[in-house]
Amino acid sequence: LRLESGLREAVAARSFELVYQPKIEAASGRLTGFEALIRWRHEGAAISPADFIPVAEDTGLIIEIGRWVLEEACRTATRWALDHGPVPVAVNVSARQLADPGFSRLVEQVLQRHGTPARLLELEITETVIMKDVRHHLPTLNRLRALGVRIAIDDFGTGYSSLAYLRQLPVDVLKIDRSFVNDLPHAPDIASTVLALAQRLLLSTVAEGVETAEQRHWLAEAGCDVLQGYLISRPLAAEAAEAMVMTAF
Ligand code: G
Ligand code: G
Ligand code: MN
Ligand code: NA
Repeated sequence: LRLESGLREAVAARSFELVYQPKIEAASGRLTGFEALIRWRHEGAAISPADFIPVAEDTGLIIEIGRWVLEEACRTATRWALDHGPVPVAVNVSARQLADPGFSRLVEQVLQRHGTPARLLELEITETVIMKDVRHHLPTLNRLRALGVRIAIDDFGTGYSSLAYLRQLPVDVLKIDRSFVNDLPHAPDIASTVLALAQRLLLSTVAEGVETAEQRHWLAEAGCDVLQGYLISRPLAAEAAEAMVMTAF
């Protein structure tokens, strides 16, 4: 309850921040984009989104927080594109946001308001959220895709998606859950299976949670497209991320 009232005040005061974790092309090391991650400092302490996002979901505050995240990410992507060059930014979308009937319209309005090219926005949705109600989410995903936004399935491999099921989904990217990246190189079965599935469906692949040079090497050899994790970089404040964008152009 204290967390809930703190969160309400934070929403009103907009006292959140986004940090940006770089993603690189596995083959070349070239910067390919960022994942935006929300941060909240409350009464002097950093509260993890793993703790407050569930509360925001339960209370419905996620709708307003999610809108702020989208706005901030699009504002940043547009500024970087104008000042340096086009770099995609990925944003996490929670269950309740995706289920909101106004979600695709919101995304369209935010892109327009900030003059953001749709291809610079990627939406990350977890496999379990999509799977829980595919029929319900499919029209929304199709509308988002029609805007030109890219869709990534986050934490992939933790659910039970089949080839048949994935084929009908309008998605562009599979993000291999970091638990399976963590198993590399000694237990590569799941990572191998996900990469084979993605290649079969012409989907791009991102490995998240890459922490060691051995993992990076295995993934590059196995044909994973993009790498993300502490080995490459921790999530960065906007200014530090911008410095990376600058050197990439
Ligand atoms: O950044 P960190 O690893 O602490 O994130 C913990 C969890 O919170 C992850 O599951 C991540 O996807 C989620 N998360 C981070 N930022 C956002 C956000 O802006 N919106 C939503 N819905 N989830 C987020
Ligand atoms: O669920 P999602 O994939 O959105 O979670 C992103 C979270 O993973 C962020 O909180 C981020 O801080 C965290 N993260 C990013 N890279 C690494 C990593 O290499 N190792 C670990 N343990 N966590 C990471
Ligand atoms: Mn994510
Ligand atoms: Na993930």
